[in-house]
Amino acid sequence: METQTTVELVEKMLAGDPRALARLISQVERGDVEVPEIMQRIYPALGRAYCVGITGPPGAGKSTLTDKLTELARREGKTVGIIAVDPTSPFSGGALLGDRVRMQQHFLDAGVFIRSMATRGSHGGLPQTARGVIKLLDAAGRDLIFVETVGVGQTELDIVETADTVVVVLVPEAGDAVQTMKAGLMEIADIFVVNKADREGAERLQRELRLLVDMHAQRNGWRIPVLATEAPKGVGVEALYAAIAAHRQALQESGQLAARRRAHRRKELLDLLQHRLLAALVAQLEKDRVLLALVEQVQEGVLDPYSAAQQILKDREALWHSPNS
Ligand SMILES: Nc1nc2c(ncn2[C@@H]2O[C@H](COP(=O)(O)OP(=O)(O)O)[C@@H](O)[C@H]2O)c(=O)[nH]1
Ligand SMILES: [Mg+2]
Repeated sequence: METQTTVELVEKMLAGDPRALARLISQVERGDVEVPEIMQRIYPALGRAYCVGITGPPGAGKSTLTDKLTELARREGKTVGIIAVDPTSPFSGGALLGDRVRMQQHFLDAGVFIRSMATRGSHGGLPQTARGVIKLLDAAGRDLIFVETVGVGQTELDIVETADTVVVVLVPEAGDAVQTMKAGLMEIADIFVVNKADREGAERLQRELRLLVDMHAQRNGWRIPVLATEAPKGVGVEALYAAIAAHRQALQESGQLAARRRAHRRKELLDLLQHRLLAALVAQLEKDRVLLALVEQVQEGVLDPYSAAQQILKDREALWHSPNS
């Protein structure tokens, strides 16, 4: 493979070359040293794409729904980027293979770019890597970006929170889980989808979710819709597509879209700083004999970690006196 400078790669990617895009995504996933330069160079091209997070338990039908939504977007002439983040089944997992097969109809369509992302090799943490890939797709001119994540762990929440609109997909079997996750679901969902509406218990789950939505105060005038779908047949998918568009419009009209994106950018900076500071500190710990001795004393149980941390941060008083310590 010929070697290309970062500048050349980014220029090709901005001009719409999918191979350059794929290579830059790999660089971001590996956490290559070029990543800061890549991010600097694409920065002026960001903010055009609309990002939709699709989250829910494994097997809920997220990929099937994404596939159908993509079909609708393509019919409108919109270009699509899809990121499937699946920390539970990196590379070898059946889920990713399944996604491939299901999405196959789009593989020949240059208007659809699909990437499965694994946790492996994401140096800056998965959320930060996902953010980087979303930005690349945005800079590459994708109109709509779907980010599919599994489950409701903190990592997945961090990823899905970077989206403009968050769709939570549930299935009748998840009825009990809804009870235990209520608060968390309400916090992230902009749209609820009860998929597998052909199964027993779908209506009950829909009723429960409606009740849940009604019990909570409206967020900036947006009433969370509770939709029913049968993804493989495409039943209800147009309504979902319309709900996403309606949410987007509501966000834009209320000024919330700008507010959300401001919050996301702040969070990204703080995450970046946290990661960098910790990495710098750990690197220093490994080189400095005095600091290393402190770590060993903590390991042996002869020095308490608070005293050790205080000494390690001695030259960084400001850090130590953070409000959380
Ligand atoms: N009966 C039924 N099966 C569905 C429905 N939606 C998806 N499935 C099936 O459920 C399985 C998992 O779907 P998938 O989209 O891979 O779920 P994901 O893990 O959330 O991405 C597949 O075999 C789908 O064909 C639905 O509405 N009804
Ligand atoms: Mg999937």
